[in-house]
Amino acid sequence: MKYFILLLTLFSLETSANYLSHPDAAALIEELVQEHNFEREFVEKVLSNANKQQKIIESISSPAEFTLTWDRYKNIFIEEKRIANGKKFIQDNLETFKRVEEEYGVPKEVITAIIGVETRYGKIQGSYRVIDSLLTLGFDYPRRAKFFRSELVKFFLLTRENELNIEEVKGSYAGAMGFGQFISSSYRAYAIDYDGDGYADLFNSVDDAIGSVANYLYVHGWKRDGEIVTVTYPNNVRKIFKPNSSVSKFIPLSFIEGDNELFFIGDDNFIAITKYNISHFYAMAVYYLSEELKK
Ligand SMILES: [Ca+2]
Repeated sequence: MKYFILLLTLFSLETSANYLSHPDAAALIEELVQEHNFEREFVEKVLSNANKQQKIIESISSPAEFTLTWDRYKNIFIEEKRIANGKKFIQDNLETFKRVEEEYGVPKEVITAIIGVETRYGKIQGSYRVIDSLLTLGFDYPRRAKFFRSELVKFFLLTRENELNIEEVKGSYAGAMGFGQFISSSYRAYAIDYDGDGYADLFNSVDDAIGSVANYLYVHGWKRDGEIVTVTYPNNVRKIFKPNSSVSKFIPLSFIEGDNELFFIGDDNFIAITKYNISHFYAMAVYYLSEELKK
């Protein structure tokens, strides 16, 4: 009988397990308490209220950038509604864009395209609790655990610095937040206050979001008046990419679009966009959308 009760107890622990009972919890608590001066009770409470979300593991295992064809990927982002709303976003924020283009040299259409691809101009900022995302991926997704555990520590720091409620902040399945979907380390490093209230708020301030995306691209090598891509032909690609070519930093790209194969050279500013998201499909979608927004 006693044995039976013990089994029942183990079973109920297993099904209601929170992250305080995870084998990796102790080391994280020590790190946050010893190195970053968090209250032990606070960290324990946060972990005990967080749970593994299987949906997060499933989503990160099949990102659209790597499972869809270019045609399908492009159709998600380059469509009428997103283009129309992007044009409106630009009109609504012309003064801010004027300032940001002067200061950072990043065109309004590119910043708008990134915010449009990421969150439909701030409308869909993510519905996962970031603490659940980062614990799920940092503790239970071995392939990227090191990266996400590091983001988890930075999320604790970010929420303390910005006086955000760590248990309420929402974001994508990968813990990306706000209009431009910044992860914690990027938020801390590149988010700027652009509406002058002394605080970088990427969740609510459109000005801060616009300035922060521009700052991110600027820091990652954006060149004022530079090219994103150059359209080319297969023969030119070969000519340009001969061995020992001095332009080897440029990325040769080919996309199957409908029945055609298109060839591009990704220039400095294409590379800057890939620092935002490493996927070439992503950078290409941002480029296409930005071109539509100019029309
Ligand atoms: Ca602000």
